[in-house]
Amino acid sequence: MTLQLYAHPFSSYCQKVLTALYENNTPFDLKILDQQAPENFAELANLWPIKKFPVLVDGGRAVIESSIIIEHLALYHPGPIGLIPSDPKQALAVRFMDRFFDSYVMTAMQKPVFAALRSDASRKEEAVAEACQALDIAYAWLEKKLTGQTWAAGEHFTMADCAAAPSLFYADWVHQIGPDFPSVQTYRSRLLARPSFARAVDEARPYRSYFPLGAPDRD
Ligand SMILES: N[C@@H](CCC(=O)N[C@@H](CS)C(=O)NCC(=O)O)C(=O)O
Repeated sequence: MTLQLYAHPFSSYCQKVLTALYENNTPFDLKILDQQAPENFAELANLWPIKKFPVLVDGGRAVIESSIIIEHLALYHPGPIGLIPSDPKQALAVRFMDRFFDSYVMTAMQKPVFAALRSDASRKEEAVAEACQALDIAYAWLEKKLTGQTWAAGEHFTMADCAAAPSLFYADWVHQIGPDFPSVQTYRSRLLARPSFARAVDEARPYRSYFPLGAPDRD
């Protein structure tokens, strides 16, 4: 039975899972969460009353949370790219970096985005300032971590890079990665050149006007 993914191409957490699916050419049907397909929102609410996405359906079973979806794919639909290392110690390092990107880059980046979506001008200013401060701390930590290594958890592309790609992609739009962080800049460019993530970015291009802080004319 074909996998179904409830997702939107412009959503950062959906891009994280799309990157994992594209890495291994895993076939799936996209159930797009767009106004043109309201029935998909109703199905999502049935599957997951919290209504956050992406949600994967595999043989009638809902798999929820982007990291759990990628872990599920690695367990039940493995491909040539092992996104979770088989060595438990290496896997732990990957899971830590995955948590780092979700908790300290994605979350910081989303705060001003949500404030702007609510058209809350005063909260937006405050949230942008908070995001800049939090992202600079995250960029500085990452700069040291990444020096001398290719991917987030070493020399292999993993789930941590699936998480890093959309979080750094959009974080840079909210608060540009400055010249003090050359390894982070290079890593973001490397992620953008990775065919799986490049495809996710290309598929999201038609929706750039959705970015509530205004998408920059690059990438
Ligand atoms: N922890 C969740 C976060 C998912 C999430 O926040 N998704 C956003 C889209 S990027 C969403 O569902 N937004 C709609 C909403 O909050 O109602 C995951 O890793 O999947």
